Amino acid sequence: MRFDLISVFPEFFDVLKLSLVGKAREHGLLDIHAHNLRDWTTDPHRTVDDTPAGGGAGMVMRPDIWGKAIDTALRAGSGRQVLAIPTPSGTPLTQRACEDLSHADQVIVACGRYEGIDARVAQHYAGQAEVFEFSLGDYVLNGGEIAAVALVEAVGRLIPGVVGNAQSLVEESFSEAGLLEYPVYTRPEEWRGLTIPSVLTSGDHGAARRWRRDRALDRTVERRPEMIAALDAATLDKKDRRYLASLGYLVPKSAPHPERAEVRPASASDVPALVALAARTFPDACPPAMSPASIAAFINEHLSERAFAEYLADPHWVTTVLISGGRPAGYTLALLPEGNGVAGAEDGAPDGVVERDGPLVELSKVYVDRAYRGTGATAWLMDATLARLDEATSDYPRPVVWLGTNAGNRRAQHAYRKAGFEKVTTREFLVGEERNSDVVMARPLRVA
Ligand code: 6GU
Repeated sequence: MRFDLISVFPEFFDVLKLSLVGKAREHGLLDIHAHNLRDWTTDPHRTVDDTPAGGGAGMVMRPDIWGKAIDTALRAGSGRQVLAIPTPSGTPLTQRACEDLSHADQVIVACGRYEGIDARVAQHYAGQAEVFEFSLGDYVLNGGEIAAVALVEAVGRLIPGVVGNAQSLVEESFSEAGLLEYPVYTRPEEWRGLTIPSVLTSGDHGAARRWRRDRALDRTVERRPEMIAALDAATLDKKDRRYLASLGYLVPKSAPHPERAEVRPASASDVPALVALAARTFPDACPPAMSPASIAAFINEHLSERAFAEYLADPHWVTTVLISGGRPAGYTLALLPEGNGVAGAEDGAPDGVVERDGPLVELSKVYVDRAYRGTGATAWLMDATLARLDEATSDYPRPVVWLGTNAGNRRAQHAYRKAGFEKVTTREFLVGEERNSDVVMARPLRVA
């Protein structure tokens, strides 16, 4: 692969004699030529710039000088030729772009100084080469030379043989995984009071792999959240998804990417979407034999726009919503009693069956949209709801929360058991006109 680097400071490129790039040149893997732009001037002052058309500060590099220099470089190469122009107004230089450039036969880098190169240069060469105006990031350098060195190193190391261990190319940041790299450690095991995380020295390779994966996720969420939003969901296993949920991202079924999610108190503006969510999710909790008319009657009575408006207006109701990708994906409704009384007496509250020294709170509804089941959403919503109820009953030593769920709904009972609920009794529950057998479950709000 041939690089032609053109600049008024060709000495900048002496660094490319060092290290792996220098070795690759010695081995004939990279053919790098530095040129002085002034060699194409003809005047005694070797002038390469002039004042900007239209006025303004600084100087602009002349297209005629650049034209002669670039023509010479193009004649020296062949095949797929790329003219790369470093400029803070270019497209960001990414690993993808570097991988693409590593398949070119020649890259000419035209390094501007001052206010840049006359725009007609990029325009003209677009007809006879691939023109790539690129930037290293959102800051301004005095010229393109540092960017040219960065490009040669980033592209050059992708040429087979330049980097000894091909595996290290696979594992590093911005490769397949789309995540930042995990932190790395080496001996000594203790340095200035800091130790190597013990999982890395335990010999448990599976655990070490998982730890590294979680740290890569942590870092990416913290430093580059836009990379999380762009992650390919197909590359995420169940544990990745669980861990991402703990960091505030959910991956619903068949979604292409993780979504930013949050759990918060519901507000009036959530009501229309909550009503739609409630109507979608309530039937899933009903036994298969339940008539549509009974389901509709229940929804109309307890999950309508009017009903949600009442829940929100009544301080005894604690209404919590899980928002994912900007839309409600789950909600809970809980009822606080007066003082340390009993909530949901008419719903079959298990007072007397459970031991308590504080309010008996009813967790009336816990619903998560189908696409979000098994994503960690339910546990998150449940934990956040219980935390709110704990807070609301903090004046009492031993408040208890209870709920009723259809006896046939194993999935729900399993989820509640995982959240610390235990079966305490049963009740009859009316949906529309139909009687249902419910399991009643309860748990202390505060677990020591
Ligand atoms: Cl490619 N050139 C200049 N002059 N400044 C930059 C840059 C390039 N990338 C970031 N800042």
